[in-house]
Amino acid sequence: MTAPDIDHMRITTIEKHILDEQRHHPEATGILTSLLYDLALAGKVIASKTTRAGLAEILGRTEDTNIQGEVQQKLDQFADRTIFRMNDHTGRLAVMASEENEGLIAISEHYPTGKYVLVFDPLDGSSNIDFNIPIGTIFSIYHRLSESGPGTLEDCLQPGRNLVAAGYIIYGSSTMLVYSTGDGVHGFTLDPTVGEFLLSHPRIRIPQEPAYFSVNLGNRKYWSEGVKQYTDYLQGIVGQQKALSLRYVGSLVADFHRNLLAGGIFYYPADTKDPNKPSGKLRLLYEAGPLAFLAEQAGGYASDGKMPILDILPRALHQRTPLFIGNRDWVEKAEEFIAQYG
Ligand code: AFP
Repeated sequence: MTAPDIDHMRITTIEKHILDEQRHHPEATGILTSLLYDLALAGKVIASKTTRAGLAEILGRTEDTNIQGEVQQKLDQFADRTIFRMNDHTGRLAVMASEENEGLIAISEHYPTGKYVLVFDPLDGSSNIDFNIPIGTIFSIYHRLSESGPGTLEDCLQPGRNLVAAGYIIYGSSTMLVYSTGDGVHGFTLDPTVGEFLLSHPRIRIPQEPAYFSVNLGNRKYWSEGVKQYTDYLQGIVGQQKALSLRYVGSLVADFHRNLLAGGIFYYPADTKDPNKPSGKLRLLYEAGPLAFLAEQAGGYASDGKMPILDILPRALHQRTPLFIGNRDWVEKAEEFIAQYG
């Protein structure tokens, strides 16, 4: 057998990996497998656009403003439509919700509904598009709670503990898909020459020692005393430990991905900057929940400063939450500082 043949046998495509995982669950029907595969396909389509964004007329802002009051960019809408169109007719979903849409995204009455619920942020970090900085798609999959027919708001407003699967696709120096179905976190890198996601990071664990902390330090004056003290602690100003390096991209998927692989803490705390956003900027359902699921699966932890993100019961689709996520010990330290100093 020649060397190239041996290499070929070692390659695990995302399809093979998802199917192998399914085999560990004899009761599985294959519907989740197909849903994950459709998301991987959507990721490839979005990646093909994002990598050409600088060239295409698609780059630039539209007139529209999304539900969060942010200017939507054309790539946001493209990503949103791509995920919707790949999933609306398959009979796998009861309902969808997206960060770009105010209400539920219903499945057309022309198509059957299924047992899963898909919640997604089609293009997180989109204000970075113009600057060639990594952006990402984040997705969450739940079982529906309602029995049958069109999915309901309650189907979407589930705590992260109920997640069946979650993941993200990062469009950076390469495109990667990272996901978990509750049995570890696995990362795949898109090989553009063959158009396949290949297993590159099996069973990711957050390294024991954090290398970085990631926060928008420009907001310091709007933080509570506890968050200020915690930041001083990470910088080695308070306490005995060595200072961590600061890395902040301002694109959550990119900041989370780096800290997942290198060890670190990302936080976007509550602040007083905008009275309309007393809980900070990030959304519980679309951003914090799925990444908290991945963090715990990789041996880390995510908190809102007081309790686990995964235990928060969402009350609204676009609810925001403070987020501290990364190495467990260091996130728990944030909870301690906030409990002590507020
Ligand atoms: P955009 O999608 O508007 O670029 O926001 C990105 C984001 O939701 C998240 O990806 C970042 O971590 C965070 O906002 C950055 O916010 P600041 O610019 O306030 O630091």
